[in-house]
Amino acid sequence: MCTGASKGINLKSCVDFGKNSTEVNMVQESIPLIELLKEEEGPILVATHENPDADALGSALALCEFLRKKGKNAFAGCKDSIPHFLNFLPGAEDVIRLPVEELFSLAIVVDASGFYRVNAEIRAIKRARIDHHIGGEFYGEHDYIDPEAPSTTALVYKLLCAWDRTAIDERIANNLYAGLATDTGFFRYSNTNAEAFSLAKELVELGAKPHWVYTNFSERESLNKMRLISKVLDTITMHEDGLVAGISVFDRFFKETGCEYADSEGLVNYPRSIDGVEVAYAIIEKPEEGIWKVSLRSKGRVDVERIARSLGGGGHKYASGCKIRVRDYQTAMETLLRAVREELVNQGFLVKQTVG
Ligand SMILES: [Mn+2]
Repeated sequence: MCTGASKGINLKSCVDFGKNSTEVNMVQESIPLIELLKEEEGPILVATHENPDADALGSALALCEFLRKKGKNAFAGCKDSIPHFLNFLPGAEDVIRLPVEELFSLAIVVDASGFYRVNAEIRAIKRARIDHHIGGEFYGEHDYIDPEAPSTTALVYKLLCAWDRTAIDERIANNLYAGLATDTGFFRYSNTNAEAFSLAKELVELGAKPHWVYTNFSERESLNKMRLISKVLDTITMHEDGLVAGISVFDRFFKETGCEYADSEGLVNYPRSIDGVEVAYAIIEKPEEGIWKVSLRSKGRVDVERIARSLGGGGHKYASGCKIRVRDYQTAMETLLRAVREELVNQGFLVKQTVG
């Protein structure tokens, strides 16, 4: 199963850019967002979704740094402090915490289905979105969205290529590469197609360091995190004859291990790795918001975006998420498992059982 291999993100024009400059101008497409950015003289905010991942932060940092090189007054912003596992990304130390008082001339939300995902108020005259999630909010002709793109950084790269490829330096390339590598599970997930490798090759040629990104991202875990994983693995539960597996991350686990919410990133991959599992979930307690955050992953057959959407969330076919707004764990689990079961029936993985 390979998402987007047929349609794909059209990086071919981009891929050809390096070969010779006449060709570049011939294949260069006009992207309305670039024209807007070129003309922009006021402050620009590039905002990530809350609890940023490497694709969101890498996109914001790459775009922001590029814009500064072009003489723009650009800022990368995020509601949360930068999590430890992303603090190596070039420029991460300069990210501003949202919300801020300032009125921006232009605000761009990256790797998110809308500004609501920033979860902080943003004051801006113009708005745009760069993203690869399905659906979501649209802000007009300056949006740059392609759900087939392997990562949002792939879209940012395409944008920067169409503007001025020579301004992509090692720092920008590493940020773009980090988003691509992590959103494809280091080139293992079903969105890993030929374009993803072409893009990776180009970014490496532009100075991205795959080993450096990998070791910084994946091999700087704390002992506390290991203790959190140990607690979380104890909660693994199987459902629907082994088609579904999940973990529960209670708030007390963070307190008991000295971890924080950001440390729950990626834990959903443990239940997914079990033989026979098609749908994996992580249900994470967020008492300060009165919700349970749910991450859903598919091994490639079940469309989990539809499960997330039925619960008011969204994302990608094989990786999505939602929030369940109840206090108690029991109700949250019932809500989640009911939605999972319904979609497994709808998608033909389970036969509907008649009750009574
Ligand atoms: Mn992404």
